Amino acid sequence: MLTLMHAPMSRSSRIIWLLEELGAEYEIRYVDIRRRDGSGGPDEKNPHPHKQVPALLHDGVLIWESAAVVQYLTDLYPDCSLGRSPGHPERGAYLSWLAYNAGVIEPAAYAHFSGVTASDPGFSRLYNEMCAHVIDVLTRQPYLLGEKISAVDLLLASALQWMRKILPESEVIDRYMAVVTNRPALLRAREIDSKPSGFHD
Ligand SMILES: N[C@@H](CCC(=O)N[C@@H](CS)C(=O)NCC(=O)O)C(=O)O
Repeated sequence: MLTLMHAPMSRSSRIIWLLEELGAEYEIRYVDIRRRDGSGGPDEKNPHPHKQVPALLHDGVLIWESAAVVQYLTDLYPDCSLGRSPGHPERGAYLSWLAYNAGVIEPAAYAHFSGVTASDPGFSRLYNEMCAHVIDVLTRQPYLLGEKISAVDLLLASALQWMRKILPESEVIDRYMAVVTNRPALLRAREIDSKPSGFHD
């Protein structure tokens, strides 16, 4: 059994999107989290070491960090088209973008959003290089890995849905967003995300 620790409108929302794409059977454990506006707080029901979301329990095994959760789930459903299994020609690119999203895109975007890039030349360079790279890739191909959508597109698109301004204005990005977010699984995920409590059935 898969159990997702989830707080509405947070980084666990994108895992609901992925679970819906996979057609997985899962339940949701709604947990409280500390919110940026000062509301909420750590929830004893949440086994995440920092009481964050997402965290996933699979038959008693805990997986946390979005990149790990996404890779774990797409490996668990090898027939789904959103992952790239070992041996797939895009496996290396898949793992690279999973790590790049967690280790570069999100920290650089957060630094930009919170004003750190204005005073930190290292972060400023990283942010500018990251934006140039993402836009360059999406100018040459429709998705991050090439011709077919993958779970790394879900990660990037969900961050952009949360805040479009994490990347510069760009028709390429706007077109990409329109395509990646036009999916029935995302509509289902949005509805589930907004449920206040209880299990998904
Ligand atoms: N790097 C983590 C970040 C997780 C994270 O920051 N989650 C936020 C919700 S969007 C959270 O749980 N915040 C509550 C807290 O930090 O206490 C991941 O991607 O899984």
